[in-house]
Formats: sequence, C-alpha cells, structure tokens
Amino acid sequence: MIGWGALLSLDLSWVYPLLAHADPSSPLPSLSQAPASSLNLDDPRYVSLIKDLTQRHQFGAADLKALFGKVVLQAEIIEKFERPPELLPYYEYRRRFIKDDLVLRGQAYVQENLKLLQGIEEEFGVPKEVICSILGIETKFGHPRVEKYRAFDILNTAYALYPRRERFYREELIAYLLLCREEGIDPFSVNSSYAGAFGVPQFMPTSFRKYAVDYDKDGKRNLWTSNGDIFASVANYLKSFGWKRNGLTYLPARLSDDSPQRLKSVEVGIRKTIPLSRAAEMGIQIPLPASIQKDESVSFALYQPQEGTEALLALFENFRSITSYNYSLNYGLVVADFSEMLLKRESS
Ligand SMILES: [Ca+2]
Repeated sequence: MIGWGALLSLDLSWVYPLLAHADPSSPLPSLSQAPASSLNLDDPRYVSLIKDLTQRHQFGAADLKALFGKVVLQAEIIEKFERPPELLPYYEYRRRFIKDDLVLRGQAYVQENLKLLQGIEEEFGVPKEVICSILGIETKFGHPRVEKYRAFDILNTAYALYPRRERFYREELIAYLLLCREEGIDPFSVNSSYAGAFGVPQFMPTSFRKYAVDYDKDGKRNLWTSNGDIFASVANYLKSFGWKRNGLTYLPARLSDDSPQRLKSVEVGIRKTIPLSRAAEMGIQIPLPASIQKDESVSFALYQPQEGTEALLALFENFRSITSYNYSLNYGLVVADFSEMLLKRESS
C-alpha cells in the first residue's frame, strides 16, 4: 500500500558509502552484484535516527545498537522500487493480477467468511467484496509468497539506500519500532514485501498503528491470522479515507463530442475533483444511477482497457478511498474490477 508517484531514473552514487566496511577506492558494484551487508551506524542518518528514538521515544541506546547491528541490507530491492507494476498500461496490470484461479479462490473466500464479513460490512459500510478484493490483490488472501523479506531489513534498506523515499521510510522505521513495542512483537519476526508492508492486508507500520482494529477483542491487533482483525482493519482504513456507504467507485464517461482534441481537454487526475453539475456543463456524459446527488464530486482519468485504445473514466469518492491504499489508477481499477467478480457467485 504505497503510492510511488512519479519515478525518476536511478542514481547509484549514494549506495556504496552506506555499506559498512566499504572500500571507497574499489569500483562501484552494480546493484545485482552488491553483497547484502550491515548498516553503518556512524552514518549521520543513523546517528540522528537513534537520537530521535532514544530522546523522543525512550528506547535504550544500547538496545537499538544491538538491534540495528543485526540488520542485513537487501540492496536488490532498490531496483524493484524503480519498476513498480503500477506503471504498466491497465490491460497488462489487470492480466497480471486477476487470474481465473484467484477469482475462484476469492469467491470461495467470501463464502467461507460470509458471516464475519457481513457484520463488518454492516458496521463500517464497506462491502465485503471490496475488502476481499484488496486482500486478494495484496497477498492472494494471505499467501505468504509475497513476504520474502524481514520487514526490519527492508525498512532499513529503503531508509539507508533510497534517498528518494528516505523521509517516508524514516517515519515508517520509527513507527515500526513503536508498533513492535506496543504489540509485543520481536522486530525480526515480521516478514514483509520488498516495500516493507506486512500482514494479509499489507499495511505499512504507520497505517497499522493508525488504522488496524482489534475486532475480535483479544487485546492484539493481529493482521496475520485473525480474519476479524484483518477484515475490519481494511474496512476501517477505507472508511477513514472517505469510503461512502453505497457510493460509487467508477463509471465510464463520454464526451458529447468524442474527438481526440476534446478528450485531451478534460483535466485528468484522481484527486482533481469537480462537481458533477460542472462535468455536465462541460458535455461529459456519465450513466449515473438516480440515487446520485448532483453536487457529488467527480474526477477523471484516461486508461487503456486494451492495447491501442484509450477511454475516459469518471472516478468517485470510493475510488479515491481505494487509491489511498495505493495511489495508483491501475490499483483502484483492479480492486474495483476484482470486487465485482467476487460478487458474481453470490447472485448465481
Ligand atoms: Ca485481535
């Protein structure tokens, strides 16, 4: 659940000095050859991080040094940061995530957890199929294969070796250590994706601390094996980011004059909203259900449903809520489309 935004080309010049025991006179290795290595705790970034953790959060300096001393940097993940699947055209992205066997597994998953999901849907207003869609896209409903790394190694690797996200990962590292302390978790016991997200819903540490819910009331927020906690946490997250009960995600949109020039004149962007009434004045046609208020806000996007075609979409509040999970048009579309497929079996 990370939005990467615009990504630029990779500059490796900063990688080497951060690896402990590096010999600056030897040639810079390519990332694929760079050995996994330990942290240099004398690096100013770690001096400042450890100072923050001891002074503001009352961690013991010796404990932190022992903890950080055990980190194994995973330099190969940096290449993955530079090539997120979110940059693919939608038809390819969708093909990569929505597969027939995942749809079948998802439909069965909804049925197996129906009662629990219905209770959570009622309480939070987020449909069960949307909750399950996110879990299917994130981890194939908890399949451990996406979690190949130790979370603490990953958060440190991104902080130490990826300047573009340094501030983001500094905050995540602090949140992770606080989370481990609060929940009684050994920092080295959590596995994560290459981006440092963990649990069945793939929460980052800051999101876990803010939005995870102890739904089964056993005193722990368990996003690994408690389905109640997992489902309610996803629902709570979406609700906190504006999910509207019975609201819309997206609809196809058309211009009264469908010329390419007119298409280009529509301002696109997930969060560039205008009132629906304004869109109507601009000649944008959207097949709205009668229940929708005309003062509701809408934004627009162009996407590629298949190779060589481009189409206009109208995006609504619930779409923007989904993309707060991962700020990407592809992600929002795939979650919305997959959720529709999970529903089908219910009506048959
Ligand atoms: Ca719990």
